[in-house]
Amino acid sequence: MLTTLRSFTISGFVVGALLWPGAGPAAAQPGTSLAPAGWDDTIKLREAVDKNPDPSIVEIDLEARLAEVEVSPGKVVKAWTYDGGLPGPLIRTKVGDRLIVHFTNNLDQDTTIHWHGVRVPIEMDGVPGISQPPVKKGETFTYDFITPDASLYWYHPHVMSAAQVGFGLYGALLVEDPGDGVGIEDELTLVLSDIGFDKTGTLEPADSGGPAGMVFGREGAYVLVNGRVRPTLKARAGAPQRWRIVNAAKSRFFLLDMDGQPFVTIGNDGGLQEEPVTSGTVLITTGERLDVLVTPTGAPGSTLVVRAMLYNRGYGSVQYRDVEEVFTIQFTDEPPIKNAKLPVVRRTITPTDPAGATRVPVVLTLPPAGKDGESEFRVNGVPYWEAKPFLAALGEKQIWEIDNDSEWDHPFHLHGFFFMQLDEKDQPVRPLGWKDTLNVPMKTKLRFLVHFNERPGEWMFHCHILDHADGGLMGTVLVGPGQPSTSQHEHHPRKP
Ligand SMILES: [Cu+2]
Repeated sequence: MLTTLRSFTISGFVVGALLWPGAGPAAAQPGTSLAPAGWDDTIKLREAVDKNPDPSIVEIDLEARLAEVEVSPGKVVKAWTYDGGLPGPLIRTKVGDRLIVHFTNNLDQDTTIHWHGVRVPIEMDGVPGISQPPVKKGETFTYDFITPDASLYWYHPHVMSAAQVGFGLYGALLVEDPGDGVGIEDELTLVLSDIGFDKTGTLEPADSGGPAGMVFGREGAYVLVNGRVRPTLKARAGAPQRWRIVNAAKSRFFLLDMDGQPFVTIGNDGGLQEEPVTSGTVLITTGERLDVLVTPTGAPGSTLVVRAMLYNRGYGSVQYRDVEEVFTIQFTDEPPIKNAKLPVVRRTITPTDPAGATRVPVVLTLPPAGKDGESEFRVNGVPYWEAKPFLAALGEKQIWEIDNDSEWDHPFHLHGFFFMQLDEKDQPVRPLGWKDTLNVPMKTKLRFLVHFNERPGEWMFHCHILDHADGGLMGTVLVGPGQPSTSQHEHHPRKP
């Protein structure tokens, strides 16, 4: 029996949200591909090669090096890459698997790998001078940890992050739960980003635009999906797809629109959320992930463009700017699937009890530029290079009250721990879900509850507009017993 939970109309499309299992059309049975052959050939990510026969261990080699990458026909950029491609290879594990990455740095400068969102031991967090020494040119480092939670994550350097991420160093890590019950066979991991380069393929300098570039957060002119400019995927109209999306751009936000057709969000940073949310657009700020179900619909043979709409994250993000075409869906000539049934994906989440939590004020400011024209973002009155660590006892719960008193949005990222957003009455924001990156809009206060219940160490927090991070908007929280590092500042200097 099919159970209709709700239906809605957006731009003339009526979609029923129904439960598996059902006596619905054969076309909508879980686990059945409805996509045309080769539907994602021109867009899908290359994948890392697991060289370990143990089914619960994924062991790969990964190399950072320069490479020429063609992002669209005739457009070649001399990028910084993992394994010669842009983005880096998709790493796929199952929840609970051990991941071993033999990393080699063949760049001309130090680097590391940070595993964004994964609850790794501090030694694996990839922050130079805090969790590990920087990996110097020609050196290797082995990352080795369990992937304990199903979700989409991503990896990138934590050395001169704005430069190195902006130049192309990022990739997706998909930790799958075979029993998640979503049952949409046609799934795509989408790494959204951008890159800037000139006619000779030379990368735009990391300091382009000077202090104003830092304050805005530099965006590359070429918007990329899985390393390509405006790629096309083939689809049968009306067939459900699951998109796992990460925003790996160093500054650009993506407010995605599909001609008003609905997105059903079933999860975000920390896996599935309590219940689905349907919307006409979805916003993915830097560092965030989304897990969405879509049923792109149109006439056979027609196309549907997924666009990034204008979103105001600060001056310059909506002025003199146009909507961007991100990628195109090309419908085949097959007859559309009518009224495809999407699963209603639920997850039981027990919220952390805020009782006894310590309140931690976090005020983000951007004072007027100094006489030298330089600007710096500050956390509680100081930029990162003058900051002392926040402190938390092992087992302590804290409510971080992020007061963004600047005129710029800041996607606030905490390493190593998921948190839960609270409303102004300290109640968890519904639907419940786990976050590691929360966009705090300009002139807005948001709060979240975090339980520092494990893995003592010094963990970073920072704005994931990486120019803002390098411009001062970073800090650390020292969890549990231990001493703050003394060498961290030399690795995140005022002027790299
Ligand atoms: Cu910021």
